[in-house]
Amino acid sequence: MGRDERYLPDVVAGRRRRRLCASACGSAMLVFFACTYRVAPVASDNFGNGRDAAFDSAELGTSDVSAEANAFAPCPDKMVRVVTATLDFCIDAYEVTNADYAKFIADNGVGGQEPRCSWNTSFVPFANWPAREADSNLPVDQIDWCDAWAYCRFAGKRLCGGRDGALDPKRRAGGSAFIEPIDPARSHWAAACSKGGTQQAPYGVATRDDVCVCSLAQDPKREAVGSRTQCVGGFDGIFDMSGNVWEWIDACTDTAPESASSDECYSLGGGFDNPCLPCFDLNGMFVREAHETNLGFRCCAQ
Ligand SMILES: [Ca+2]
Ligand SMILES: [Ca+2]
Repeated sequence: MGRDERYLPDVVAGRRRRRLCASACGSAMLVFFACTYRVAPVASDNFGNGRDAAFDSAELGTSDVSAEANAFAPCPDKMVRVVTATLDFCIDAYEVTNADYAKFIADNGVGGQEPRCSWNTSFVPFANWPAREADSNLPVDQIDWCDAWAYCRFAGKRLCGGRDGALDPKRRAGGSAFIEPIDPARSHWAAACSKGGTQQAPYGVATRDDVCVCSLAQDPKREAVGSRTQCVGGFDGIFDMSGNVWEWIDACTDTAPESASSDECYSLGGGFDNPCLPCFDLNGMFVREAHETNLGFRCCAQ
C-alpha cells in the first residue's frame, strides 16, 4: 500500500543501484574504478571508507572559512547559513522528513520538474509510504532524484548543488571537475559538511563511529532527524550530514535526454547501514530513478 502503481516498478527494480568504488592512487591523482553493485540487503553493503586522496590531511585546513553560521542571516526557517571564501548559501538543518514530504504529496507536487525528469510520473515514495505517524520525523527515503529535486522546488529551495547551479561530475573525463561533488569550494553540500573544507567530518577533523546514525551495528535503521545531538556541523545547527540517510545532490552525469532516468547522480554522507563516512566520499552514486531505504536528501537555498 502506498506505492504508486502508475510507476514502472520492473524497470526500476532491474537496475536500481550503481556506485563507484573509489580508490586513491598517489598523493595527488585520483584513480577511480567503476563497480556495479546489485541491490543487496542494506546491512551487507561492502562499503569502504572511501575518503578521497584529494582531500588528505595535508590539504585540510587550506580553505578560508570567512564566517561561521550566522544566527541573524536571512535564511528560511530550519535552515542554516553557510559562508565560506567561495560560497554563501542556506542549507536545511535536517534531512527532509516524512512529515515534510507529506505536505508535498498533499499538494500534488506543485512546483515543477527538472527537464530531465519527464519520465518521472509520481512523487510518491516507492515504499514505507504513507509513513506511520510515529515515523513523521524520520528522514523520507525511497524517493528518486527527481522527487528530491521537485520537493526542493516546491519548498522554494533547490537540491543542494554548486555555486553556479548543478555540479558537473564529469566522472569519466577525469580532471579537476571530477571532484566537484565533493569540492568544498564549489559544492554546497561538501562546504557545509566540512566547514568549508577544513575538516573531514561534520563534527570534527576525523570520522568517529559513535556520534552519528551510521556504522554496521545490528539492526540498523533510520532515526528521527537531529536526534543524535553530537552529529552536528560542519556549521552549528546542521544535523546528520554523516549517516542516517544518503543525501541526493544536484550532480549527475549528463547522458542523452532519452536516457536521463539512467544518468548517475551523486549522493553524499552515507546512510544508517554504512560505515560512518567523511564529507569527501564519492561512493554514493545511484541512477537518477533509483530509490533506496537509506537514500534521502536535504535542500539548499541562496
Ligand atoms: Ca518518483
Ligand atoms: Ca545524512
